[in-house]
Amino acid sequence: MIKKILAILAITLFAASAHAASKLDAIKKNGELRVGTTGDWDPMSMKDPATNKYKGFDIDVMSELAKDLGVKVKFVPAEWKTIVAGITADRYDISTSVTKTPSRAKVAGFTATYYKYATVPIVLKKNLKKFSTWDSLNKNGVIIATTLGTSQEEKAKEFFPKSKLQSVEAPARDFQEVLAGRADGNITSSTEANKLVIKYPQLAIVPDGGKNPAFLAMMVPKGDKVWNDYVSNWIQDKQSSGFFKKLLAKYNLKSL
Ligand code: KH2
Repeated sequence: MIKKILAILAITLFAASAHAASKLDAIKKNGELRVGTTGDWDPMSMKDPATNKYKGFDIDVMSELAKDLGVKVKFVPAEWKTIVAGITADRYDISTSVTKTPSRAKVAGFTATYYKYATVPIVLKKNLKKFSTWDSLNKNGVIIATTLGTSQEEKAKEFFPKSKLQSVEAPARDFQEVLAGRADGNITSSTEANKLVIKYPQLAIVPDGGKNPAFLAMMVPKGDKVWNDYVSNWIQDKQSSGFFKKLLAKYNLKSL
């Protein structure tokens, strides 16, 4: 009998402590949702240098999540090379969306996804004849620019094993290396590429199609199932209610 009571007590205590360890409780208690974001990803997360305020698709998503949680939202500046470390070091409760990658998944949890994109290479328009396929960029002597800490940096190793990869550190960007002629190409999401070729008419998308369908999701601390389930269910609810559809239209985005 005593054994049984002790066992029940132990289970209750364990369940209570497991629950208490969730970010969800801390967020509600503190009245604040801390969101890590880089502010350099058009149109996901953009920091306005004039006001130091963030705006963008993911900024709207996080503001809505905080509103539904009944708490304030606080954006914590993050960088691509340390965005995962910010989650493991508890600098924020959640990140704005990042590409799901196996290496990030080793240390951070991913919520449900809400955006799928393809990857395309970008080259100088005047080099389109020389670089008209993915394969043509995978060659000795070809330089591929990447941005440190991004999923594209990881993927470039896979796509271009024969080329030389050159990483730049944010706020510098890979495509700027292509523009400056220091690199032959870079890879990015079709979403960003379409915007870049309008802004910089010297750039062009390599025409032989997108590769590597990738998914965006928010990062949360690994193993916090309560918090991850909460956010993932919230995403699904918001998808059913049409919130994401409206927001995609607002930012002229189209998930694959
Ligand atoms: S990812 C985000 O999660 N991007 O894929 C990459 O690593 C974002 C393409 C850095 C903003 C600057 C745009 C590269």
